[in-house]
Order: sequence, then structure tokens, then C-alpha cells
Amino acid sequence: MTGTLSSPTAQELTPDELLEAYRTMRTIRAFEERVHDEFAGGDIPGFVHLYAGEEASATGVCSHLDDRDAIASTHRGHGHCIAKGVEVKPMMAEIYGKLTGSCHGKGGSMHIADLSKGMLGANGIVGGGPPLICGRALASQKRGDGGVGVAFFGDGASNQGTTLESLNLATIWNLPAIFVAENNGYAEATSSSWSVATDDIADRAAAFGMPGVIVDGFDFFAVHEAAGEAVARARAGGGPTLIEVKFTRYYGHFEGDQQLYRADEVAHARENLDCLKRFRARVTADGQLDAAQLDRIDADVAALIEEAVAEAKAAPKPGADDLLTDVYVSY
Ligand SMILES: Cc1ncc(C[n+]2csc(CCOP(=O)(O)OP(=O)(O)O)c2C)c(N)n1
Ligand SMILES: [Mg+2]
Repeated sequence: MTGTLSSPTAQELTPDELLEAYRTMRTIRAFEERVHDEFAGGDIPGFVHLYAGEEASATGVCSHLDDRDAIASTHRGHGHCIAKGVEVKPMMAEIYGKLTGSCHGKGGSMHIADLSKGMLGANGIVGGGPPLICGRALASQKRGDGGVGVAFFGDGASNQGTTLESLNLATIWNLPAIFVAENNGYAEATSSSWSVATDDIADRAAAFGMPGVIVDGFDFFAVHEAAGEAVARARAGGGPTLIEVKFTRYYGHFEGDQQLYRADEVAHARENLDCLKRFRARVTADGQLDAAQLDRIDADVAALIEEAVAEAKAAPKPGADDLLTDVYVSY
């Protein structure tokens, strides 16, 4: 049941859709590069895990989602948030722990959530997302609202009981759920070749009676195609899919990681595999877009990130009066 998408046929995408996909990937990259630099300055509290290098996954999957749909994320969640439409400025403020942040400065990088956008939250619990998505997908199924739930999780999380139980539940309940295993080769410093029992995480799909697909995670078009099939199947009542997206993260596990467990794979990926470079090369070679259009997006995004950082730094921190708000959700 496991298939591999190595040389995909791009689905028809309009120029506007291509520009939007590029803007999303560029926004994630610029956001993460800036957070990397700012973290080194010491003003950002807490732990930060960056998504740079993995942009095609969140972007390719979320390009099929709309307001009916929800995603669950991980500790490496900034890219998922941006791709699902969470505003960049409140996200940056949240990372700085400021009152203007998405969660009023009380969540930080690892707990950004925006339920109004169907972003159920970054999550410090490895393997925490898949059970949440079973619940959300079950709610959509019962309400008949056509919504799908997508759980992003890592290769490390793929070994968690919560993930495996969720795959099982999703099939027996025939849920409109998609499980996106983002295999970046490591859980902290532990190689997935050592910790994952199968060569490919997607192979596990057969054990849970669902289709499993392996995708080149540096290729937006490959992710977009695989996710498109999975979302269409889920919406049509065809049940869940496991998509394994393979790539490399460009920064350490967390900011401050010395990365003594790997050598030159990042330089190789940045040079030869990078999703933004490949996207640019493909759409300009096809004549679908020209380089000036993409350069304009780069400039817009750079300005947005600059403003987001300046506003986040200038914003107030939550005070003692804010201590007891946002503790409970009221329905
Ligand atoms: C339940 C649980 N166990 C352990 C941890 C500590 N921890 C945080 S991130 C991480 C590695 C996760 O690896 P993976 O799922 O591959 O995601 P990646 O960091 O590669 O994106 C671990 C073990 C945790 N946060 N939660
Ligand atoms: Mg990993």
C-alpha cells in the first residue's frame, strides 16, 4: 500500500496559487532565519525549535485546507502556524513573550495556537498532536461539515504510543484525518535510522489499513500532490492517509544545539535540495512566473518580518493583572 512520489506530475496550479505558495514558504524561511538571529541576542525567552528547510511540507499540505479544517502541530510549529494562516506579527510577539502575542505572551514558541484559524496549537508533547486530530476529525465527521484534521509529527513522534493508537482509531472510525510524518532524520540527536524499526515510516500505514505515501519533502509539488489526494479522499469519506515527508532541518534540534551528531548534510541540502530554490527554478523554467514577481515577494516578506520584530520588541509584557486570564477556555 505504500507508494513513492519521486517524480510527480504537478497538479494544475494557477499563477496566483503558485505565488501564494512561494510567499508562504518564503515567510516561514525569513521568520525562522530572523528568530535564529534574534535568539542569539538573548531577548527571546524559552526554547525555540526552527522549521527552516521543512517549509514545503506545511505549505504543500495546508494549501489544500480551508476554514473547515484544523491542524495539530509540534514543538517545531512556526511553519505550520504560518501555513495555516496565523498572523506573523502576533506570532513574533508571542515568541518574545509579549501581551500582543497570539496567546498574550503566555505560550511562547512551543505553544502558539490560534483556534480561529484552525491551528490547534504547537505542542511540547512529542506525539501529542495525532490524538487531538482524531478528536477534531471525529467532530467534523459527526457534524458533517466536510472538515479534515491534519496532524504533523516527527520521526521521533512516530514511535510514540499516542501516534500508533491514533492511526488505529482513525481507520476503525474511518476518520477524515491525515497524518503527516515529517521525517527530518533525527529526534533530538538520535538518528531515525537507529530509532525507527522500518526503513520508511510510511510502511507502517499498511498495519493500520490506510494508504501510506513517501514524499520528497524538499519538493513543494510532490507534497502538494500527495496531500491533495489525501485531503480529497478524507473529504469524500474515504478515511485517513499517512504521508511521510523526508527532508533535513537546517538548524539544530533547538537553538543552541551544537549538532555534533551530523556533518555536512545541511550544507548539501541548502545547496542542492532547498525547496525555495527548486520552486523558483521550476516555475521560472516553465514560464509560469518570472523572477521579478518572486523577488517582489522576497522584499515584501523581508519588510513584514522587520516590522514584526520591531513591534514585538516594543510591545509590553503581560503583567500581574494578566496572570489569571487565559487559564480556562469558556464555551
Ligand atoms: C512525550 C515527550 N517525550 C520526550 C520529549 C522531549 N523531546 C522534545 S523534542 C524531542 C524529539 C522529537 O523528534 P521528532 O519527533 O523527530 O521531531 P523533530 O524535533 O525532529 O521535528 C524529544 C524527545 C517531549 N517533549 N515529549
Ligand atoms: Mg525528527
